[in-house]
Amino acid sequence: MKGAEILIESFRKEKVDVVFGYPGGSVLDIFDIIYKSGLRFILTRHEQGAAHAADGYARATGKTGVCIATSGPGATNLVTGIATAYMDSVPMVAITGQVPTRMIGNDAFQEADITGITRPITKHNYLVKDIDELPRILKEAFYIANTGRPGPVLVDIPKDIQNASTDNKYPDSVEMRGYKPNYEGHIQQIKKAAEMIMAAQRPVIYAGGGVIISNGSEELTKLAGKAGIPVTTTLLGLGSFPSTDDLSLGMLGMHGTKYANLAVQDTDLLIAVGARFDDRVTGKVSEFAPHAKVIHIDIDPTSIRKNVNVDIPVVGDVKKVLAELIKNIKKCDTQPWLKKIAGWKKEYPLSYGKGGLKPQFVIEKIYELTRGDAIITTEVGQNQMWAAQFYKYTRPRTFLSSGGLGTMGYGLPAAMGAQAGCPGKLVFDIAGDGSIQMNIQELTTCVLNKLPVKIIILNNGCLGMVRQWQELFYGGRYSSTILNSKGPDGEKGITFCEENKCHPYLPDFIKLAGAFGAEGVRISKDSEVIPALKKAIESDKTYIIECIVDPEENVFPMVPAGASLNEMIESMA
Ligand SMILES: Cc1ncc(C[n+]2csc(CCOP(=O)(O)OP(=O)(O)O)c2C)c(N)n1
Repeated sequence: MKGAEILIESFRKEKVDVVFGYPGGSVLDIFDIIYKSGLRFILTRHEQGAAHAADGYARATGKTGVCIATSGPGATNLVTGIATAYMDSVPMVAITGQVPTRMIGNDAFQEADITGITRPITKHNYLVKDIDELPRILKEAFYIANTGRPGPVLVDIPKDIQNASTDNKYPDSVEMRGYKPNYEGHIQQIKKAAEMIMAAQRPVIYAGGGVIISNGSEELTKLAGKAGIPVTTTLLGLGSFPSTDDLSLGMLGMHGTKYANLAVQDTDLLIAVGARFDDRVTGKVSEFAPHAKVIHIDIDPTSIRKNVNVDIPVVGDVKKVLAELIKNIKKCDTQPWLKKIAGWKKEYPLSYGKGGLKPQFVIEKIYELTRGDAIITTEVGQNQMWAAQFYKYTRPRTFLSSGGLGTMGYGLPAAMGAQAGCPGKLVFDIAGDGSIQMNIQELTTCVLNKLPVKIIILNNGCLGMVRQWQELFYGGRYSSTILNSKGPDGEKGITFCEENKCHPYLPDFIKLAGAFGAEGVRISKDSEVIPALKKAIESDKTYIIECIVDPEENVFPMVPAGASLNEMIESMA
């Protein structure tokens, strides 16, 4: 079999049902086989879109996402998408073409050392130098991507290797020395953890994306219910525990709920599950959860004690460890603690003021109409934080967002990938007017592939989250964050939506929707939100709702970078 054929064979064997990518000279042989293979291939409009789409597909389905790009610029365009997947532990296999082996290192046309470039942002990567090794390498790539702590694996295949032939078959199994993820948590450690939990007065579970990755949400919910422990989640942990449950504290950290942060600062036992103590969660690490003993359950031993000290580490698959923990636990007496928390929840609910169309209001209405049954992707910035705070996630794999890297431009292609993986589902991208412009070209891909993603642009005319930091910490000097201040006609900017009384800005997103073959509507009043959403939901088209929102609105509460979780800013006053 030829190299290119082996690649397509590996997709078949690994049950890859859709591949995202973009062609070029160095992958022509692969694309020629794709043409004949019947494989579902989605041609994006940018390689970054392909990588994020593979990522969104993977997060929504739990399967490995696959993307392909040509050598050089095609490969480097994947980099942001690969880094995004790496930071959030998303299983992905990225295939890149490379110049022929004899030309590698000669500054050949479209040559880039992509294995060198992606070494720090892949779980593993390969440059295939020998056709006989290709079947094994591809098998390993899929295995590494989706086992242990998942992550992206890149396989760089030179053009001559794609064309060369081998008799070696695609292996059925993998044997790798030095890579043996440990799934079973140590039973003695689990028993110790159970005892510590039952002895605690004020326990809190802090759940991260690892719970969702391991499909451990059911176990988490059972454990919390059985022991009566409140649960707070990270951004990527949203959906791992139903936020409609009485025990839910919502998200913690920089833009977490005040009650989650107060609970963490007061807890005597923090049970971290599939979470990595990111600085957006801990704030000032030395003052994080100051009274707490810490249990840390994680599949990745290197994440334990990386940022905080841990009393009981349990290395293993979250789902399995939680199942074992449930067996070893009885109901704890947490009533006084839960009462205290209920008081905080009443006193400090998430809220927002009045005046103009509020982004939080729009998101609440999306929840009301979808009842938590949609997949929500986000861009990065205020839009992302409001989507985290004001939509209630009740199921895993319904909130897809770039957490670790914070990649603007993630949401639209990720929504596209999620929609390709979950055809019947309603998929929304909640976007800012800045972020959406980073990969807006993927609207075409959505339209042509009949992926009826709904895009909610919260248009505040600025790079809202950065503007918020400038307002709070830089004396209101809005250096290059106001998107609408100067249009090409000079100081005044361009106003073309006077009927909606919106501030001047570019581009006209509704005209753009039309130009890309999508549908769109612009709204600026509360009363327009529900009718617009209903229309978008009923439509089988890719649909933009542009919401002209209050440009001054900020995300609260907020823990300033480097401050402790107690030091929350709750409003501008
Ligand atoms: C690729 C990339 N560039 C820059 C940033 C820094 N950044 C974080 S939030 C933000 C502003 C986002 O603005 P917008 O998309 O309009 O969303 P809003 O905050 O207004 O909701 C910027 C520039 C980033 N996260 N990603």
